[in-house]
Amino acid sequence: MTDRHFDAVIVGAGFAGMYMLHRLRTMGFSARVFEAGSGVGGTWYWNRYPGARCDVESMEYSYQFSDELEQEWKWSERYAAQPEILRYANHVAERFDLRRDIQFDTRVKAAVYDDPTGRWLIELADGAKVTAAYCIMATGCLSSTNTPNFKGLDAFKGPCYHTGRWPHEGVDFTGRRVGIIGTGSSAIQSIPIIAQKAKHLFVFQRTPNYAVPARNAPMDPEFERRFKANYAQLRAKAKQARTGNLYPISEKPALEASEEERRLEYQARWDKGGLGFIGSFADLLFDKAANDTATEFIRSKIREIVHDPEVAKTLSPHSVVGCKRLCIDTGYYETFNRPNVSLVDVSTSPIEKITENGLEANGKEYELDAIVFATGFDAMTGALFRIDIRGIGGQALKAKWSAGPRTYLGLATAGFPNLFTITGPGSPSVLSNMLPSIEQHVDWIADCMGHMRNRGLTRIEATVAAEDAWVAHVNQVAERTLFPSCNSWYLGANIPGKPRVFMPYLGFPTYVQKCNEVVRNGYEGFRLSEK
Ligand code: N01
Repeated sequence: MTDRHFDAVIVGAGFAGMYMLHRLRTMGFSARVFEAGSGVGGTWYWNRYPGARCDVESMEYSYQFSDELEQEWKWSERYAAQPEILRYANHVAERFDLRRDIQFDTRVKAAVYDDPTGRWLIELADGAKVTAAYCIMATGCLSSTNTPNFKGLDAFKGPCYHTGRWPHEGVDFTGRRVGIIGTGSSAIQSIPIIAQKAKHLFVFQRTPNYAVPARNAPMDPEFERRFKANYAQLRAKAKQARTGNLYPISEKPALEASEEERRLEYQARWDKGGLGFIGSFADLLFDKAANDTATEFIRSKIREIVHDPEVAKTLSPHSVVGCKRLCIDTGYYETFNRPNVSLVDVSTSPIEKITENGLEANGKEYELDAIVFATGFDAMTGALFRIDIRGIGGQALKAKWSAGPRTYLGLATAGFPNLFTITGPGSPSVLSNMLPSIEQHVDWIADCMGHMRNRGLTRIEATVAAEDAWVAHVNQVAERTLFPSCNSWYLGANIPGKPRVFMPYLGFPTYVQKCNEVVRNGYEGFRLSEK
């Protein structure tokens, strides 16, 4: 193989691309990673906004493919902050000597399947071309940023920032009037930090969001010691849970508990902090009446924390908790008690335009020195559609998925042989702990490539029938839940014109079982051939 022809091209050097490269190299495949950024880390390379921190506990948000790596790395806090996770990614890159096969500062422009040769032709932004037997998309679920097309977007004379593309040198907001648009996880983490520096912070909220305290703290050495001593068992236990996380999910329905029992359980989870709040009762994501009991608890907390009753009311959501990803915070609601923070409700009259001096909303101009867009991402499909991906007969992926993504297991799509997506739509991905989900996908793909090589097979393609059945199943599972009830990015509802289709798959253990069964049944649902 020359440096223009590879067994596999991997797009993206986040946690998915890094491990994929490691696995394939260990198996003797030639692989090249192309990464748009100047370093490894993906999400954690780009999202450097103030307060960026993982909402999965650090002991669980890490690779498990290497015992040595697991044992040697030390996390300093219960929830790791972005700089520490990025240090971890860099440590992994060094430890496994990954950088020599990663080409940084290189965006992939197109990936086209060439029928006659059965190879993928990959075109890079600078016009260079390479070919590969397999094309593996490790492009991330939340990597294509969304900046709403506000009128006058270019008119503002001050700096604009997007949380998902934060300047590497950081931003000093001292003494500045700052406007932040959005109240999702990124905003909820950054607002308390920006408020400490800004002269005044205006928070433009379209939809209030539920946040429960993270209760972040320095890592307890005894907890770490016990965790490391039992890593394998704990990882195995987590894999039995719906989300692949260790927080307990109660088997008891909220509606079968007494009011007092519910209050005690919610309070205990609130005090413990973190995403585990949503596991308080078994039916919270399935039964609206059950969910109402949890939302009322959170609203009562907001009323307790926020001094101004009007502000508390505006901050209080009435949607289903967990329908959008639950946010975990450090001092979010408390921040609205500060005299230098104003909440601007733009739910009934949207932001009208960006002006030279700030922005207009509710018929009023807010004068600002800086604007922060915490407006999220074109999730799950956005990063794939930025690449011109074409399968058999030149069919564009974007056209095939125009009514919503269609995959088999979130791993492959019919008409695109030898193309794999790591944590693609139709897989647990964002509804699970991403690291174990990534490893499961990478291992599946690597094992599949090994299987094909051992049998002299060169081409694998999902069948239309298997894909149709899987898409229907993903939808059926979602319909049994409350997820379709709000305008979340899980449904693509945050992007104007994007089809409203629930994209991730709920249920890590059932999913893994299905993937393993497919293999046991000779890659059922895929067509494997020599050419
Ligand atoms: O983005 P979001 P995010 N006018 O889409 C608002 C992960 N993550 O970057 O709800 C006014 O959640 C929008 O309003 P609305 C995590 O999975 C994890 O915060 O559409 N407002 C919303 O408030 C998360 O879910 C971590 O009405 C507009 C906000 O912008 C995901 O990333 C940390 C608007 C966007 O919220 C995305 O989170 C950070 C408009 N035109 C992120 N358009 C952790 O691990 C959009 N908005 C903790």
